[in-house]
Amino acid sequence: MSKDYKKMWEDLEMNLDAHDGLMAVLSDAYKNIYVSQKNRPEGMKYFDFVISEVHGLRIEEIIEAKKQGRKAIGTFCVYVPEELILAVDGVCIGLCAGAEVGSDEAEKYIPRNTCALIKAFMGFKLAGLCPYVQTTDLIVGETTCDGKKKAYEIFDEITHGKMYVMEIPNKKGEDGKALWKNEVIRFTEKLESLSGKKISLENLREGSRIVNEKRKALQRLSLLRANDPSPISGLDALLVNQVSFYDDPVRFTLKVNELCNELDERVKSGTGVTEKGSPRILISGSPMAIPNWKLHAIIEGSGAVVVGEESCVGERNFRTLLDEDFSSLLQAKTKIADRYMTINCACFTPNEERLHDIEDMSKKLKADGIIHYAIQFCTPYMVEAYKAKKVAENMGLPFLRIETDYSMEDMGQLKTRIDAFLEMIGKGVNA
Ligand code: BJ8
Repeated sequence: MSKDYKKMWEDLEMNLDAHDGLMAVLSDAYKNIYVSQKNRPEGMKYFDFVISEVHGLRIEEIIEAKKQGRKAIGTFCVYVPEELILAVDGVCIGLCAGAEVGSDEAEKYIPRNTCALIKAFMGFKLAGLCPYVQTTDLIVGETTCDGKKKAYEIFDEITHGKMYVMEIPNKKGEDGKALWKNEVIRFTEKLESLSGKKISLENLREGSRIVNEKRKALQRLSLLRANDPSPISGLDALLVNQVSFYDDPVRFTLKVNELCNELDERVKSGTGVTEKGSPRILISGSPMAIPNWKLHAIIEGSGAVVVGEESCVGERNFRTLLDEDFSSLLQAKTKIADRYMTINCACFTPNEERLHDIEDMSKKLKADGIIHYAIQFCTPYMVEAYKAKKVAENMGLPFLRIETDYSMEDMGQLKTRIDAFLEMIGKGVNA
């Protein structure tokens, strides 16, 4: 880190000793997994810097924004409309966590067999290790999976009443859509009362433009990965997607576009991160929050390249743009509600659209195989893997189903399974 942030962390009531330990582990993991990669684009330096300052400079920026009267809003799901938060000049921060931290503390509140993502966001807070939660003025949850919606009740207690929960329907029929539109309107009112700022058409247009630009930059990055050889590793692309939930959106968009300019040049000169013809893997399933790099690290460590993520930390987050052509606030809110309803989370039933997305992405990114990733105990994705497998079978693509948590204990076993899978793809990797 560029400077000593002890005083800032103390003021945020964090556990300094435990935090030092966590930062040391994170920094080692980052060096081993990221910095050791060969032939990385220069543009990744910015993202390396962001990670090195993930609990430092970015937190300082948020605290500064708060001093200027802006509100910090934490979220756990890509269903929470970021443009509305920007329209009240708020700072939007993703709070999902991807490391096994504070599990013992978390298990005092929730069952041991809860998905690692839920356990981690509870654990980070309970162990005094998340400066983001500490800076938030409001934390927005949603009624997606059962684990999350019940955990939010407890999280509300732990965070002394910071939670606000949006109701997300289980089905996308007319009733579900009407319910969701009302929730978007209710959320607007909540943001207005919290910030003391009325959302104007002008502010909403600006917020929508900023978020759409971010989505376009991420779409551009995604498409570049369709090239063979891919000009960027799956690990680096995953990191960019993870950072999209933390960083200032305007600066982030600029940096992603700079990175993509460099990747365009790489494509022209045929420069890639692997040999042309290396196995190309699409990952599909549960989201991978920072610093959950385990699966990508194993796959790419075995000589294949991850070319896309059909995931909320990935394509589901940016696949659809918001139609910015609105002339009244009500019309804007309706379009926002409609746009978010296009996210195909396994929490919905039926969820055929996600299956089309998997097919589309496999074709567009020229995948040679699909690895379905579900966090252990994430029932919606674990169950939906059955249908995802059928998509792969119909396309004649090899399919591997993986369920794992954040621990490193099964690394060896996963590597064996993934090596065998890559061998099956038939390109002789690690054969
Ligand atoms: S729209 S995927 S971000 S809910 S991994 S906590 S589903 S048991 S995170 Fe998600 Fe929104 Fe859906 Fe996307 Fe539950 Fe599964 Fe855990 Fe999950």
